[in-house]
Amino acid sequence: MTFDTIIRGGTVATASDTFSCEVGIAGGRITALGANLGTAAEIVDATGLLVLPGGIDSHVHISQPSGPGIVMADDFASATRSAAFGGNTMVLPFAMQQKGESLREVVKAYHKKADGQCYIDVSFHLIIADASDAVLGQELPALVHDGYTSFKVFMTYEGLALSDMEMLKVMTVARETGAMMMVHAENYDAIRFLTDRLEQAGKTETKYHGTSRPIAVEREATHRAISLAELIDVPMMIVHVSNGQARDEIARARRRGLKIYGETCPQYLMLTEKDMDGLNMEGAKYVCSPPPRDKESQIACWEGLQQGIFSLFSSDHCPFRYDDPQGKLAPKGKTSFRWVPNGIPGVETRLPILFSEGVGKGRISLNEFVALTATNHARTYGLYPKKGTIAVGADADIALWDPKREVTISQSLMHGGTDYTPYEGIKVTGWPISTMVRGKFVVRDGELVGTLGAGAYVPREKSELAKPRTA
Ligand code: DUC
Ligand code: ZN
Ligand code: ZN
Ligand code: ZN
Repeated sequence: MTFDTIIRGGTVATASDTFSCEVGIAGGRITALGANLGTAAEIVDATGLLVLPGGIDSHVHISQPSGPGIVMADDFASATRSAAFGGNTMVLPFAMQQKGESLREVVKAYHKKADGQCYIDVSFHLIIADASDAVLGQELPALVHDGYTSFKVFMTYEGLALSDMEMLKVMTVARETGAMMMVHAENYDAIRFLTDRLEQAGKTETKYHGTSRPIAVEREATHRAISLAELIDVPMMIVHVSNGQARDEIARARRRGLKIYGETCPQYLMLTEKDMDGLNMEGAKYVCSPPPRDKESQIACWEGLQQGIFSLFSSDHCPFRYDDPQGKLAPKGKTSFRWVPNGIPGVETRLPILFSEGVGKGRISLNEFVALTATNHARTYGLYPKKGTIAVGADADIALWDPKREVTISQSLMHGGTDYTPYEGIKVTGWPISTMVRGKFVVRDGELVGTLGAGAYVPREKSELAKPRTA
């Protein structure tokens, strides 16, 4: 057998096992795992390193329109470069529909932004803003058939929020097409009511962002989304869960036998509401939705990961620059938290944070880390076993980690388009030093060696996890 590359001397870990072996790669795929594989055009010495499946970040926002005068800090080139430095080999951004738009045209527009502009592989989730008969009856089923096998819906935000009636209709399409549905669960009316009341009381600083959407807002919507999904008997992923009460709604649904899944993100482990309490709108750097909560919620999110209630750990990378007229403070003369675009960067720091705080501190095992950051993403969204694992036949999407490297996270180390990291100053142990997509290095020993455009669009199968319980 001949190989293009052999990775030798490292410790390989998957979602289930950890073992010492060589990884033989040919034609962009893993073609052998074993001892003494022989010779190859290139031998990569991984002595002392971990050889892990490349991270899959199934929740990132790239080049999405975000309101008048606001521009996202990352395009596909900068986002996928940053992701690669963070140990990722694939990202799943959203192709976001706005009311009245044809979904097919939206997808074309996002391909135009992404094609030839990616360092690592990408695939798109859809965002359904317009639950019209034409969209749900024709466009959406056709796109699911074409490999866009997941979509997100929102229960809040002007122009995005779906009514319960619309949710039920969309859920019916998810069930019929076998698409995986993702839900942003927050109560729209409650947020509007609380935001108006805060503004009337002159409470407009960024710290009130959290007050305007407290835990009850998220818990109620999570409960309602689950109840609606139960009526239709459709599986569903509750994205970006921030606290124990929403987590418990998912746990209860699972005990009723429902296929309800959960995702959490670094901000809910590492930040709290207090971070939004900065001087002169400095707190805007941490404004995201759902908002970071408190210590108790952080612990609850860790437990959710440990107990498998959350199967995904994603970044929800949604980058805006801070010191920029098109960034976090863009809307001129509008100083209320209401106008701060929601979202924070994190595609480059997701993996080191979970590795250090999770594996390093004994909260999760190395295999759980792999599951939460790669394998489960591939399984949930129809990419497994081509992506998300180290196995013969899988794409050679691999990250080499130095488990001992100590790094203080700092914006100066980042490779994306934004101008700050919410995790500035956090010390981590363990860092991804090289990232390989389909057998080709994108980042090698901390240097960018990949070519722009080498990242490919990957159409997806339907997920096993999206199959309804009953036919
Ligand atoms: N939801 C997301 O998923 N990302 C950023 C903002 C939001 O509300
Ligand atoms: Zn969301
Ligand atoms: Zn998001
Ligand atoms: Zn660099």
